[in-house]
Amino acid sequence: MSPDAQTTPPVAPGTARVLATHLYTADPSARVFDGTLYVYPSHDIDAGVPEDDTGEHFAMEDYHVLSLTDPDGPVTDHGPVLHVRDVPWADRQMWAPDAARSGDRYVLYFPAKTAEGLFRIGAAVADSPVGPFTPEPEPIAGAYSIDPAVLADDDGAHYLYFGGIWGGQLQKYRDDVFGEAHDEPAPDQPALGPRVARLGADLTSLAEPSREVVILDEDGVPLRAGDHDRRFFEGAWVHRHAGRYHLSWSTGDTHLICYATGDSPYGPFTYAGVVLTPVPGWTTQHSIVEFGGRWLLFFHDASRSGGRTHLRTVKVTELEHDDQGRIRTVTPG
Ligand code: FUB
Repeated sequence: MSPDAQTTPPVAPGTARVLATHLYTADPSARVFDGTLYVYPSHDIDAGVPEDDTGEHFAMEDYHVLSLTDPDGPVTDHGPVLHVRDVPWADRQMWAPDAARSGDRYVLYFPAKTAEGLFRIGAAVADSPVGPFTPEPEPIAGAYSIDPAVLADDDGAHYLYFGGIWGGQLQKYRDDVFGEAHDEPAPDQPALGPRVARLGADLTSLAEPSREVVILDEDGVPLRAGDHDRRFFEGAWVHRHAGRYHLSWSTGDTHLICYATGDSPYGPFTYAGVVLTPVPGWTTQHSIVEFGGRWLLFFHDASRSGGRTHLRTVKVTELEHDDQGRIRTVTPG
């Protein structure tokens, strides 16, 4: 498909800009490469799959890449850039992706289910940020569940975060091994955290086993599994601001994007507040990026489809950090 440029109303203070209206998009991971902003979203479709608690109705099949040279300017659609039929190990459900770069090599990270119904995380490589991406023959060894997100740290190291509970299957793992009998911790036990591992120089393999990221409350105690207003559910994202690492995530069934701060990409992180209040639709997802001197929050909602939760639309709005480095809560307009 040839690039398709579309202009929608710009970002204005206190409002959000819809990025594209010619397709449904969700789970936006925004990245800046060589002065251009690229958005790697899920491409929502109505595949006619009945809704269930594991999210089978999120039956996405491919990815598009959107690009902008100005947050208020035209949006170009470069997709489709990867289809599930071209991924040897994947069967269905191309969920929230992300991308990273090393030199002239760009890697798209994506979760998908195998024919056996297990979510794994794959990598696909291109010589351009807009693909087309060639998938690796196998999923990334040691990575599983959903929602990959990459931190490109200031020292050149890259870290892969991943995981999501319930339909994302993270609660089924112990020591990196899937077990059908495993489940979430009891409400008074520490909540499950996302996983993190440093990536190898090829960016398509883990350089070490993943470890769990711990999120602490204000007393230095790990958040509890029953603390649904704050505990990690899915959609981890890490950005750096004023020398600190900010981890943000979705709380799932309480529909918030929260964040915590720390001094290492591995954590621990201390809970700091709400980034985004609930949006129309069950899921909420996001990314945070600095572009052209502005901090931007990308997110999605289901308002354009009248609340159909698997037909979402990516939006962008301004994000502010105060002089203490705290994020001001965004309430979508
Ligand atoms: O888009 C499918 C899934 O819904 C994503 O992987 C989650 O983060 C949630 O947005």
